[in-house]
Amino acid sequence: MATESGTLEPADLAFRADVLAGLAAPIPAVPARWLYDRRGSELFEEITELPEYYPTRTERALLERHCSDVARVAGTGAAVVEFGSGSSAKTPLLLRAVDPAAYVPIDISGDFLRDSAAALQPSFPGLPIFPVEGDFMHPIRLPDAVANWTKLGVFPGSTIGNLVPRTAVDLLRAMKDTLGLGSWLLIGMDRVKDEAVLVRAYDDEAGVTAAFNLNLLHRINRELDGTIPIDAFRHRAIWNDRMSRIEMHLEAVRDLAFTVAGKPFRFARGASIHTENSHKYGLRDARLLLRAAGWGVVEEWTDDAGQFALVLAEAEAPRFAP
Ligand code: AVJ
Repeated sequence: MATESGTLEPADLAFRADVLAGLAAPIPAVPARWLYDRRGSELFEEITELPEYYPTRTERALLERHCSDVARVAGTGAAVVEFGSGSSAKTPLLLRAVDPAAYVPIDISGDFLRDSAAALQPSFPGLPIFPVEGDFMHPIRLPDAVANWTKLGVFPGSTIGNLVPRTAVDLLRAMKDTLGLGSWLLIGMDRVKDEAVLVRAYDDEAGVTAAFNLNLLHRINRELDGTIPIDAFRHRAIWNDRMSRIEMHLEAVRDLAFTVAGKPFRFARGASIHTENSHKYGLRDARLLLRAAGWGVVEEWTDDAGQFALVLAEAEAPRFAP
């Protein structure tokens, strides 16, 4: 949003730069993180309650069933470090089971972070909470107060799926650097499954995911002075088998022209803007991804239909190997 002096905040400059570069790219694409403004985050919350969107409820059920197993394997009394503390309705479940020495939520949004920490505290009156504001794509220095505890990192929601494997490995390695040797990571990963089930989860009957995707165009028009005719784009969810991911696109339904921040753009009918990836990992894919970043899988829990996996991994010491 513009300030009174007419200059843009750093985040808005980044949004503008990403949108202008992304729309002009040979394969037009806008980084998925720009989908999550206030309205986008509300719509995502709605998505998690859709009958077709299985990941959230499946992960919650897995956590309910297996949080005591997590405590059995990783032990109790660790410092729980949550990456992207989100609106995490799942956190209390886990905290209750692993009886942590401290809770360290990490999030890029400081306000959001302090709000969710404050909301959690009454349920855990004696628990020391140390919110850390930061970008966990890079190693983060944890508060000195938790230096001597075993760390249990938590990364729920299959958020890892947003990243292409190369970036996902960078992130997992940064998490290992943040948490240190001897730490644990509990991560939610969505599985490869029947294409029809996947596509339905990202192209629901009620059109909530479509609204979520199209909200990006509203945001561009509002915040970047855009003239995009929104009704000329339609939501598409595609399974890319070779890349093992669902892709969300906004596809032009006719030839059209518009401007964003004064810059002109043209889209031919059928051309599209790639807006989000959601990678899916088979059993061995998940193990390999984690190993590539120095995490050894110790336990995996899945639902009966094998739709979603909760994976517990341990930071591996570097060692000589043939
Ligand atoms: C928030 C990345 C886990 O990939 O399933 C859901 C985002 N986008 N429906 C996912 C999303 C459209 C979601 N993640």
